[in-house]
Amino acid sequence: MTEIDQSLDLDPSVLDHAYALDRDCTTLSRHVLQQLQTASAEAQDLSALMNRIALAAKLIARRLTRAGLVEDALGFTGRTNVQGESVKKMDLYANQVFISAFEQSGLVCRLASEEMDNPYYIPDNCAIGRYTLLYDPIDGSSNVDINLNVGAIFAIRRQEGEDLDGSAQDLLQDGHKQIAAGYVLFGPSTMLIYSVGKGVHAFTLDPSLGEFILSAENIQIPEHGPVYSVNEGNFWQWDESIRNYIRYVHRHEGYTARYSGALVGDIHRILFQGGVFLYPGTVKKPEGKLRLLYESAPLAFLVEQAGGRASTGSQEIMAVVPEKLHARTPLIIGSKEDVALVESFIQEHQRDHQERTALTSKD
Ligand code: FDP
Repeated sequence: MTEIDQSLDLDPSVLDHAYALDRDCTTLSRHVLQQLQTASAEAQDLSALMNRIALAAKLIARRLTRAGLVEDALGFTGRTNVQGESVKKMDLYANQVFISAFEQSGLVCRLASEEMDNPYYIPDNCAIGRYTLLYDPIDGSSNVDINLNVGAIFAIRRQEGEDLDGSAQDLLQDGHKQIAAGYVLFGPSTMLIYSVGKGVHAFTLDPSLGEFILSAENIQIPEHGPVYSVNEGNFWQWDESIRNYIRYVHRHEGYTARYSGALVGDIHRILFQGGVFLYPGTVKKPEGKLRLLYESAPLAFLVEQAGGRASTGSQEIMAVVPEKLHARTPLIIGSKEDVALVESFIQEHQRDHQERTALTSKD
């Protein structure tokens, strides 16, 4: 114990713990290599890829923490993206940060993001870097202007084939093609949660070190949790099955509603405490709002690795093959029991519908 510790009269066990944390601090790149337990080229690549994602996260976090003080950080650009949504200045900044972080990495041949109509190619990298980074640079961007948490979501896939015409057809495959996925949560602290298919691990950015340090390993999502997370303002637009599920949770003890407006924040809560997040289809948007390749599939990969599930209501998210780059899917994701409960309402409704159709066709 140091003199300062003695003068502060600190409990030695607390100090032991604090020093132990300092001594054992595991960085992200080291952790990826430990996870893969091989010196293979792919393990080295994934470690370097995660490092680049961490760099992008630090740059975005830095801008977000000063967003109210610097020019051109808040508000809209006046443009709409390929999905017809208004683009915020922070969306564009973060999109560009990922491009810059990977441009000189030699690792990634293509980046595909929800902010770009088509994938962005880095021809100099394509001879050696056969990976594609798929990402949502700012998830929950409506929260930016009011200083609430936002996120970034990412997935890494191997490039399959030459993609000579630049159509990126090989990206139109199911979620099992992802070799790594995760998200960054920009909250009171910045956290990076990732999986390379060997469990789910959380890192917290220590701003004084400028490093992401391991803060939780092998996260397991509870089988059931109290939270249901959904925008209930869409109630009138939902299918009756989803309305029935919501009526059920309203009438039973033990449920609590949480919805932050940023998918990453809501998923983060559920990952640690259990429950279910839903963004079902609506009358206006039968496929829902969330993009398969940049949002639903990466989060499904992560949540499955933590022992949870992700479904469209009738199909596992990981099995969905998109028809186009920016395809959307309904999403029901979280604790196994809670996802199954939502699905049971959808299945019951489908059975009723089939029975009614059979009866009317007999008449
Ligand atoms: P946003 O459009 O603000 O980027 O990714 C889409 C997303 O946010 C999610 O993060 C969030 O959960 C959802 O949309 C919010 O949409 P609603 O306002 O329709 O609830």
